[in-house]
Amino acid sequence: MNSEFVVSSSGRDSWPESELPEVVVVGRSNVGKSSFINAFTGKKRLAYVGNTPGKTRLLNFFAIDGDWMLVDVPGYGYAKMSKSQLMQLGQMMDDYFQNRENIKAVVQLVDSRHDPTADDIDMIGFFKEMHIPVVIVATKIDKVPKTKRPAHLKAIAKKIQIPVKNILPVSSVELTGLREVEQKIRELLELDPVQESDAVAEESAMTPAENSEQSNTEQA
Ligand SMILES: Nc1nc2c(ncn2[C@@H]2O[C@H](COP(=O)(O)OP(=O)(O)OP(=O)(O)O)[C@@H](O)[C@H]2O)c(=O)[nH]1
Ligand SMILES: [Mg+2]
Repeated sequence: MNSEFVVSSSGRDSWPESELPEVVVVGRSNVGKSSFINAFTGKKRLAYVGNTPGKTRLLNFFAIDGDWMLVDVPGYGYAKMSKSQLMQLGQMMDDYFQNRENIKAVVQLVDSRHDPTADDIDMIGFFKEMHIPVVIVATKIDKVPKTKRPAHLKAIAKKIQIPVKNILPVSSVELTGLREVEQKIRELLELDPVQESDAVAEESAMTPAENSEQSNTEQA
C-alpha cells in the first residue's frame, strides 16, 4: 500500500482540493485512531500517537494508493479540554461532517475491552442519519484474552444492534485484522479487492508498532 500525508487542516479553508473519496476514522479519544492509521498503512509515524488522550487536534488527510483518503480526526469524550477548545473542535468537526462532499464512509473505532459508550452510540446514530456507511472496528483486541474475545464482540454487537460478524477486531500492536478493514472499505468505495500478495508483503515488512512520540503530522 502506498500512503502519503497530504495536509493537516483546522477548517474548510485548508480542506484539500481533491475529488478523492474520504474515509474518516472516528472514535473516543485514546481509542487508537492514529495507531490504527499507522498500522493500516504500515508506516509507524504517519499519524501522531500519544500516551495521553487528546493528541490529535486537527483533521489529518492521508492519500492511499492515489485512490482514496483516510482522515484522522480528534477524538471525542476527552474531559480535560477547555470549553473554548471543545467548541472549536466541535465546530471544525461539524462543518466537516455536514458539508464535506468527499466523505464516503466512516470507520468507527470502539474499544474491544469495554461496552460502547453513550457517545459511541450517538456518533453511530448520527452517521446513520447522515446516510454515511459505517465500518465498526473493535480496537486493542490484543488486550482481551483470546477465550474472552467472542463474548466481548457479542456484547458490543448487541449494544450497537448490528450482527457480530460486522464488527472487525483489530490490533495495531500485533497488526491483525487490518486487511479485513481494508477489504470492507474497498467494497464500500467500489474499488478492486485487496491483492492477497500485496497484503502479505505489507504486513511482514513492518515490525509490530511501538509507541512513537514523533510523526510528520501535527505536534501536540
Ligand atoms: N495494546 C494496544 N494498544 C494500542 C492499540 N492501539 C492503540 N494503542 C495505544 O492506545 C493509546 C492511544 O492511541 P492513539 O492512536 O494515540 O489514540 P487516538 O484515538 O488517536 O487518540 P486521540 O488522538 O487522543 O483522540 C496509545 O498509547 C497507543 O499505543 C492496540 O491495538 N493495542
Ligand atoms: Mg489521534
